[in-house]
Amino acid sequence: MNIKELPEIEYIIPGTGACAGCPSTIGLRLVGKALGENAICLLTPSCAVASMGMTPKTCYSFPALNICFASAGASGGAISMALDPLYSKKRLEGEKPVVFAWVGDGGTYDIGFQGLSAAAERNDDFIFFCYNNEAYSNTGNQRSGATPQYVPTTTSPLGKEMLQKNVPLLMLEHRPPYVATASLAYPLDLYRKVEKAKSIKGFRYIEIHMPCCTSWKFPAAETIEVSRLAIRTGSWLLWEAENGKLSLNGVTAALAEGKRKPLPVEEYLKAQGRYAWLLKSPDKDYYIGNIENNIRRELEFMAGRAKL
Ligand SMILES: Cc1ncc(C[n+]2csc(CCOP(=O)(O)OP(=O)(O)O)c2C)c(N)n1
Ligand SMILES: [Mg+2]
Repeated sequence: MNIKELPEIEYIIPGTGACAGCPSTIGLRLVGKALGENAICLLTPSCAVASMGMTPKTCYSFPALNICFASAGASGGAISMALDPLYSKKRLEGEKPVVFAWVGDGGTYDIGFQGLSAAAERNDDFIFFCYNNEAYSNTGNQRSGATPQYVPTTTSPLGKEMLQKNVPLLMLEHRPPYVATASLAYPLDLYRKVEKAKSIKGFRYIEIHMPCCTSWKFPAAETIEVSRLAIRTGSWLLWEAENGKLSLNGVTAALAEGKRKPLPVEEYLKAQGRYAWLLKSPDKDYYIGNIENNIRRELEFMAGRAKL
């Protein structure tokens, strides 16, 4: 499939409240094309809610419910379950809509993790999307469990000490039927993964890497370029797992098989103002060495998991 062959219909219409270059609206636009019009969207407090604008001029043209921060896991399962008898008893005609949650990394990795974990364990029938911009962006860039090491935020002003969690892997170990990671720089891979998830019943988790020009400090026109650098340096890995069987995809698979060398991570760091302090530091080589070691470790670890 060619990108020009994606459905022309738009579910994110112009006039959003998002920042220019916002990755969440780019991602939701692609996801909408793959899910089609028979879908119900749940949103937790985040940039995705702020981007929607104010009633009656909202820019998402599917039913979108704003729910509280911790509740995406519980609400997704509950709405889906409540729809089941309406269709089986023919109170509603046609096909049951796809229920999906569109949740930031704060709402996924931290505040909503308990509900998410429970929904995955119960195998509730909906798709949980985490759009991971590696911070609480909507409230002015606080650190989350997804913020990478050394990134300064308003709550980690000297650079975060800890590594980020690997939540997609944690979701995989809940043993749901489908888990995938995706990138805005590889839209056809994302589109295919959403189509695949749509065709499966039960709990599905897709996490999309979302370089945020506002929090990460790069020009708004470079969202896709920074997304691509994340993949080519191995800073973000593309993989999917159907019924527990994991495979690495695209560039990530080529890096793991040694068919392609990762770009130096400095290329990725240089593109973002949030790492400016590190690149100017006298300890720059130490920091970059640590980042590269972690990239190697993650890649080897996920390649090993793929062999199971
Ligand atoms: C229980 C609760 N705590 C805090 C907030 C304030 N709040 C609104 S949006 C937001 C940030 C959300 O971060 P994330 O989920 O990563 O989405 P992003 O803003 O990055 O898109 C916070 C902390 C809230 N609405 N509810
Ligand atoms: Mg976020």
